[in-house]
Amino acid sequence: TMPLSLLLCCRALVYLNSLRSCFFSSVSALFCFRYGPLFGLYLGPHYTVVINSHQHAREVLMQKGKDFAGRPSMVTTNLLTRGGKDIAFSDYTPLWKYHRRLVHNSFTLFGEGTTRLQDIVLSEVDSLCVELLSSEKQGFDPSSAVTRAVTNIICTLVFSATYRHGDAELQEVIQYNNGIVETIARGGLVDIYPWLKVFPNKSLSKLKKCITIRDQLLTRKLQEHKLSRSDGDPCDLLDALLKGQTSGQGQKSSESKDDGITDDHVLMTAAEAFGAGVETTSTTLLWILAYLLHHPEVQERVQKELDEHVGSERTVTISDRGQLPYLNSVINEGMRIRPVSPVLIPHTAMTNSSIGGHAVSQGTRVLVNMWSIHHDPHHWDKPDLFNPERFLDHHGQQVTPSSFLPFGAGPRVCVGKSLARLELFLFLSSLLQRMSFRVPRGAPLPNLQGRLGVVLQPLPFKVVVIPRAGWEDGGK
Ligand code: HEM
Ligand code: PLO
Repeated sequence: TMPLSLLLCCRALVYLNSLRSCFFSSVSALFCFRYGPLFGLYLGPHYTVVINSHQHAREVLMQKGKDFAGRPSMVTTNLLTRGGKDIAFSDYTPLWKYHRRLVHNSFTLFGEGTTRLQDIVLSEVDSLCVELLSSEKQGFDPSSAVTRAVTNIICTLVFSATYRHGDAELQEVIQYNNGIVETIARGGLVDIYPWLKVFPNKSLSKLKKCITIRDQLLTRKLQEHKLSRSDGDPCDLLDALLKGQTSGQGQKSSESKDDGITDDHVLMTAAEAFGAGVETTSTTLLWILAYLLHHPEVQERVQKELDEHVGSERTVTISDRGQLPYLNSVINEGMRIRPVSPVLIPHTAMTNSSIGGHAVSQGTRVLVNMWSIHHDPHHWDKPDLFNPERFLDHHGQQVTPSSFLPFGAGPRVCVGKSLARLELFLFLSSLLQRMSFRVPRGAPLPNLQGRLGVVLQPLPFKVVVIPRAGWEDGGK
């Protein structure tokens, strides 16, 4: 009989394929090798191993993290990143390590503990609450308000600038991002057979158009920023990168002919911070909202916890995080049941290595199927049920199950992890402290199936916002 994991993996692949014609399984099903829960298949000419258990995921990402820290070169991501001058899609090289450290350090500059970052987030959270509380009483789609709030946080961190409601440039950013999410690295045929790029291809031309718009916009912003730069301490990510360009090129090794962090790298980093920082966080928030509409009892319990530990007299701050285990569990359960990055970003083997005792040769692509790990019935009771209590023990204390890795792990772990966690906490706690969400009269509950681009997004849905006691005037 077929082992369960195989079934699960097939299910995940079917799910991933269900809405768009991604060629993932159809091209490859011809040659499929099974090693227990491991899965080997050919995506066109590329031998690819699919990981479906958390043990193997830990082996690949952590124990042997360095062996598997490479990234494949793909047509679409090469266009997006000017041949890997970013962090996420760049292969594992000394320059990449230096670049990643620069970005990471500048994030810790606004670090979790510092009040600066919290103030930036809280100020956007406040405006979002005011906007939602004064919104259409018949129901509205919350996604643009959420996206703007999250975009403004990143914009402050990267450029020290924010957008006002209805700003045309913001609209442009949202549009090109949507276009890129739909067309990038979706397992489409050009990324499997690169020579196909010489033929006309609708999706590829759309991608190119979006990238051009992005580059114009960001180049302009970068120039403005360079003109207004002072010599003091770096005040945003761009400052930090421009400083890193000139000061000690830590990793500029003698054997490599690369010229360190170029202007292209700076531009690609800004673009990626925008892309990664906005799409992931806003998508996660929207998924959680969608599930709260399906489970009003969960929403009420979060609000009860907030009333007990915070009340309505003051705003929530990050120091409340330890006192709100149920809210934290709701966030975790949202990221479990609908991981925004269901197969992470493809990894490649840097050297000959092994997974679960099976030899894996250099260059092999490795997909970590977080969807099937987060829905594995051996580790999750009724995996399709939204049940935040799985992240709590008998005493109501938080637990982190081993089959839960929404940010990946190891050398390629998400660089924005602590920023993302801070944002998710402050957004959700402040929103639910001040308002309740309902489905508009006569409207359907949100569709939970989702739409798969490079991230797994919910389909558009509508909400009605009801102010909670003390916040009727919008909290102004
Ligand atoms: C990588 C998840 C927010 C920047 C990743 C990966 C995942 C992930 C699964 C890939 C790990 C791998 O390939 O093994 C998430 C989730 C987020 C989130 C669930 C929010 C809920 C953010 C934010 C930023 C960010 C806010 C930046 C501002 C990045 C970057 C990478 C990455 C640059 C590439 C890291 C590398 O390849 O070395 N993230 N992320 N992410 N994330 Fe996030
Ligand atoms: C989102 C659209 C942007 O225009 C470009 C971009 C850059 C980084 C990508 C991001 C997109 C999608 C989500 C990704 C992120 C890097 C890490 C993150 C893939 C394509 C995740 C969830 O893995």
